[in-house]
This record gives sequence, structure tokens and C-alpha cells, in this order.
Amino acid sequence: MYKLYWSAGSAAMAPQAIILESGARAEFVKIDSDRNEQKGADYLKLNPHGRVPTLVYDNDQVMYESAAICQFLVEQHPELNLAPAVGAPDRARYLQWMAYLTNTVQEAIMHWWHGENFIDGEPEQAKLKAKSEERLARMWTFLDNEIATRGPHLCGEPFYACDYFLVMLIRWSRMMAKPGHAYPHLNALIRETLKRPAYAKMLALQGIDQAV
Ligand SMILES: N[C@@H](CCC(=O)N[C@@H](CS)C(=O)NCC(=O)O)C(=O)O
Repeated sequence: MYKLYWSAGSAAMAPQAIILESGARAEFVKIDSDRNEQKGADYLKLNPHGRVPTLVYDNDQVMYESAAICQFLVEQHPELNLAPAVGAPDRARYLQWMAYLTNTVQEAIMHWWHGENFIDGEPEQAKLKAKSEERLARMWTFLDNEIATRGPHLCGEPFYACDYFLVMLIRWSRMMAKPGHAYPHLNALIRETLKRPAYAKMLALQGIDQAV
């Protein structure tokens, strides 16, 4: 039994899709970020950073950080084949993508959405936004080329949790001048992911859609 705290369109997207794909019993608890519920006293007891998502498992075990939650879930459910097993030839590459996506791409996107967390002043934040968009364009180009060369997914033939994670991050770029979905191979990955019932169900539960 899992309990996942989520908010619409947040970093809970990929973990929620994996839980749905597993078919495990789960309770999804909505955190209303418009009302800043992630900073409420009860939620801060679970996640002292006041961010979404948070996963509760085995009744009282708590973890946060979306990439780690995805990794934990795919290890709990090896039957999903959403990650290469330890020792498998594409394991290193899979780990590389999970780390790259969460600590490089995700962070660059945060600069775009939440410049106020990084620098004071509107002109400075506008510059940061422009710079992060420039950096992200290079990252989307790089990822698009990787998939063009070794695809159709990040690790080749199998679809793994890193692909869910990438498609989630691409959604966060939808309002940028050159969003991730504008790149042909990333676009194909989104279209394929949308056909996965668990991803489609997650979008419906969260009341959001994904641009293609
Ligand atoms: N590194 C964290 C980042 C989580 C994060 O930034 N969550 C956002 C929503 S996507 C959030 O809760 N923001 C609200 C806030 O920071 O107050 C993860 O991947 O779980």
C-alpha cells in the first residue's frame, strides 16, 4: 500500500504513473499548491522541504525526491521492467539518465519557473529565465539526438522509468519558446508514452494534459 502526496503537474507525475502501472493499492493525497498546502504544518512533518511529491510506504516509512521515489518503486516492482536489473548491460546508462534528468535538466527548469529562489530582482530573474531557456534548448537538442541515435527510448528498445521522467520534464517546458515537445524524437517519445494506460490515467487523475 502506497500513499503518494501529489499536486497537479508536479514532480509527482512520474511516480504516480509508476504506481498506477504496478496496480498496487494506493492512496493519492492531493496537496493544493495554489493554497500552499505543501508548507502546512502536517505536510512539513512528512517532508521538511515542503515540496511535492512525498511517498509513504510500509505504513509509516516516508521518502521524498521524485527520482529516488521512481527508483524505489521500480525496484519494488521488478515485474514492470521499468529499470535494468543490477548488473545488466544498460544499467549504467539508465542510472546516468536518471541522475542527469533530475540534477541537470530538472534544475534548469526550476531556474525558469522559480527564478525568485535563485536571485533577487525582476531584471535579474528575467536574465536567469533567458539563460535557462538557452541551456534547456541545448539539453533538448542533445536528448533528441541521443534518442535519434540510440532510441526509440533513452536506453534503446526498452521503455524505462527514465523515459517517464523525461516526458514529465518535457511537460514543464510547454510554455517556453522552444519546448521539449517541439523536437521530433522527443515528440515521438511523448506520443508513445501517452499510449501507456498508466501515464494516461495519471494525467486524467491530475486533471492535466500534455502538449504534443
Ligand atoms: N527535487 C524535488 C523537487 C520537488 C519540487 O520542486 N516540487 C515542486 C512541485 S514540482 C514543489 O513542491 N514546489 C513547491 C514549493 O517549493 O513550495 C523532487 O524532484 O522531488
